[in-house]
Amino acid sequence: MDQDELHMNVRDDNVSEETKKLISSLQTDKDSKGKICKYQGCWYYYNTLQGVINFQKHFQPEDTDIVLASFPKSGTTWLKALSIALLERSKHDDPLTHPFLSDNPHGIVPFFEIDMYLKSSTPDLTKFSTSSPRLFSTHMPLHTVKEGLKGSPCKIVYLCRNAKDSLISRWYFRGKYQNKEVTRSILESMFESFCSGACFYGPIWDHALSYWRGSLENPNHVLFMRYEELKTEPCPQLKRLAEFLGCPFTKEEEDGGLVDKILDLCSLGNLSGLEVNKTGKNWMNMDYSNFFRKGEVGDWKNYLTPEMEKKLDMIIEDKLKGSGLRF
Ligand code: PAP
Repeated sequence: MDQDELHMNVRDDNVSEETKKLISSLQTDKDSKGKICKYQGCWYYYNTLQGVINFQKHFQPEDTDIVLASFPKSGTTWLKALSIALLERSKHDDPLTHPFLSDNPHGIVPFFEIDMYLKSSTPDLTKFSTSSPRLFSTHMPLHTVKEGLKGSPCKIVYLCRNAKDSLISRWYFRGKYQNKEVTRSILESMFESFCSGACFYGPIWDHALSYWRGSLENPNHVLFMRYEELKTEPCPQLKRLAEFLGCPFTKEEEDGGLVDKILDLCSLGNLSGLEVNKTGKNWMNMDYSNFFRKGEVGDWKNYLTPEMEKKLDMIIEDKLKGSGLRF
């Protein structure tokens, strides 16, 4: 398997006969990396779908579990870092032993369908999540995640990001792990799939809407956060996250500057400068450094033409009409 196939989980050698049968009844398509199919309204590579199904069938939730959800390239690494730092803050007074020194947030908080259930329907969960409460993550939409959570009241945090910034981040990421130059023609083809919705984990509007509606229906169960708000008002947003996770800051902590300390610890500058993130790799042999780039709001303006901007904006506006959501 070449690096590219490995990283995108494009090969379907872990797909069971049962899943192949299911796929034959689904809408299918192809992107530049391989075959994709639409399951419960979301597009997956075939073997990622196997991970999704394994998760839905076999995951055994605990009421205290926490699930961090996002569309790819929406700041998942950041959300994972902030959540770990919040939940584990009393355990790591000594900065020299902080878990961020030995692993990337992605190594600490596993993805259900990508890390845990991709190759096995019965992974050893104690190997994957060592934190208490258990922290997991996913790129699946809410209704698909809920099936695996089987009615558990566990908390779900969704991080939403501007679609155009997610797209540009995805384009760069693809270039990095393929070790190829990022070209306009690749961006243009990714843009078209993104607009049609037929891209890995797309359509982005349905993805965000699933969590938006879930957060309106049950705000104690689903927290809807935004990358842009985390950038512009980090302190109140971190406090909001802490409250939702059931670990609000005490007055002493706030007076002692802990909110800012956690924000500094989890900043792109700090994390990307740590040795483990400069030289480390994940289990798929992907450089952790690939998860850090600019971390800016509105970087898409440097790459998308006004026509592209207008087209994607119009599609998203139309798809979100009447929902109360804008992004
Ligand atoms: P994933 O979906 O593959 O897990 P994810 O972490 O969501 O990746 O996305 C990476 C983006 O988050 C990058 O955005 P950019 O390409 O627009 O720069 C990355 O720079 C950004 N990012 C990673 N860590 C942080 C952080 N600590 N603070 C802010 N942004 C971050």
